[in-house]
Amino acid sequence: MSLMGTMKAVTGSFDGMPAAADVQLAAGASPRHDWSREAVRAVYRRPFLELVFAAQETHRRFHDPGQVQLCQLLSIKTGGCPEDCSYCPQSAHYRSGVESGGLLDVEAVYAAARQARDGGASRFCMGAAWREVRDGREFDAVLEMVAQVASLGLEVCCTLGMLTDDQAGRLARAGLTAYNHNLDTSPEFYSQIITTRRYGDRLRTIEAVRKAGITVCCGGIIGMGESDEDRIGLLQQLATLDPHPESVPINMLVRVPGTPLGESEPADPLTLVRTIATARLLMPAAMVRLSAGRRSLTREATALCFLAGANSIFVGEKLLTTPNPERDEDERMFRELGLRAIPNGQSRS
Ligand code: SAM
Ligand code: DTB
Ligand code: SF4
Repeated sequence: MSLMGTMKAVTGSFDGMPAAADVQLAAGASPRHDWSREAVRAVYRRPFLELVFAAQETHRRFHDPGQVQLCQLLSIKTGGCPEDCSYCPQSAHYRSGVESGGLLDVEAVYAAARQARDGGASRFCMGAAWREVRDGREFDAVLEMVAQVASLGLEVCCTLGMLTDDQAGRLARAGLTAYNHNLDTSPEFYSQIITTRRYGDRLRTIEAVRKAGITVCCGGIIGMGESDEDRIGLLQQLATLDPHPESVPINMLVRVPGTPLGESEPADPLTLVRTIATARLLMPAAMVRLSAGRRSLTREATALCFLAGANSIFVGEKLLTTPNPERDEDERMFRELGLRAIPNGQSRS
C-alpha cells in the first residue's frame, strides 16, 4: 500500500489533562506574534507530557491530526559552497566527501519532480549550495525549473541562499510557492556555527521573500551543541515574525564526518519533541516539518514527533546529500500509525 493509502487516523481525544491555559489558543484565536523570551521559555519548559498534550490539542484545532504532508528534496547544485556553516557537508571549507557538481538540467529536475509526485509527494523542494543567487543563465534556468515543477501541480519550494527583492519577485512570477531560508539557531549562538554571514542577512532575505508574496519556510537545527536557551531563542525569533512562517522545518543535525560538527554528541530525541511541541503551540497554523535526522530516530520517537504536532516529512532515499529512511520503512510507519499523506493541493503551504 502506498503512502497515499487510506488508513484512518486515531481521532479520539485524551481526557482529564489540564488545558494549556497559558497558551491562549482557543479555537479561532488569531496567532500571537508578541512572544517574549520568558513566555516562550515558559512554554518550552512545561512538564514534557503536559507540553505534548497541549501541542496535540492545538494541532487538532488547526490541522487534521491524521494527515502528514510528504515533501521531496532535490539538490540541483551540490557542494563547493563558499559559506562555512559548521553542520554542512556542502561547504567548500570542509572535506566531507560530497562531490561538487554543476547545476542540473531542467529536464532532469522535471523528471525527478514528476516521479516525486507519482510517489505521493505534494511539495518539491530544490536546494542549491549557493551563498546567494546571482543573476544570469543559471538563475534563468532555476526560474524555468520552478515553472515546470509548478506545472505538475506540486507546491514548489527553493532554497538557494540569499536573495534580493528583485530575485524574489522573479521567483514569485515563475510560480514559486515557498522559499526555505533557515535561521538555524538563536542570534547569540549563530556566530559559533557560521562566520561568513550574519543573522541579519538571513532576516533580510526572509523579508524579501515575504514582500514578493512567496510563503516563508524557516526553521532550524537541533543537536549542534546549543543550549535550551538557544532553542528558545530560535523559537522566539520564528514566532515573532509577523506573519509567522507558513512552514517551520525542524532538523536534527545529521553528523557528517569531516564537518566541524561531525563528531558532536547526538541530540536527545525528547529535546526534538519538545522543540516541535513548542513550535506547534507558538505557530499553530504553520506546517511543522520533521526534516533532517529521521534516520537516527526510532519509530516510537518519530510517533512522538507527530503527537507533538509535526505534520510533514521529507520522503525519498536522500535529503540533499545525506540518506533518509527507505520508502518501505516510511510506508510501514504510516500504516502502523494510521497516517495519510496530504493530497496534492491541500496543504497550508
Ligand atoms: N545554501 C542554502 C542555504 O543555506 O540557505 C540552501 C541549502 S542548505 C543545505 C538548507 C538547510 O539545510 C540549512 O539551512 C540547514 O538548516 C539544513 N542543513 C544543512 N546541513 C544539515 C545537516 N547536516 N543536518 C541538518 N540540517 C542541515
Ligand atoms: C531544511 O530545513 N532541511 C532540508 C531542507 N530545509 C532544504 C535540508 C536538510 C539537509 C540535510 C543535509 C543534507 O542532506 O545535505
Ligand atoms: Fe552553503 Fe547552505 Fe551548506 Fe551553508 S547550509 S554551507 S549556505 S549549502
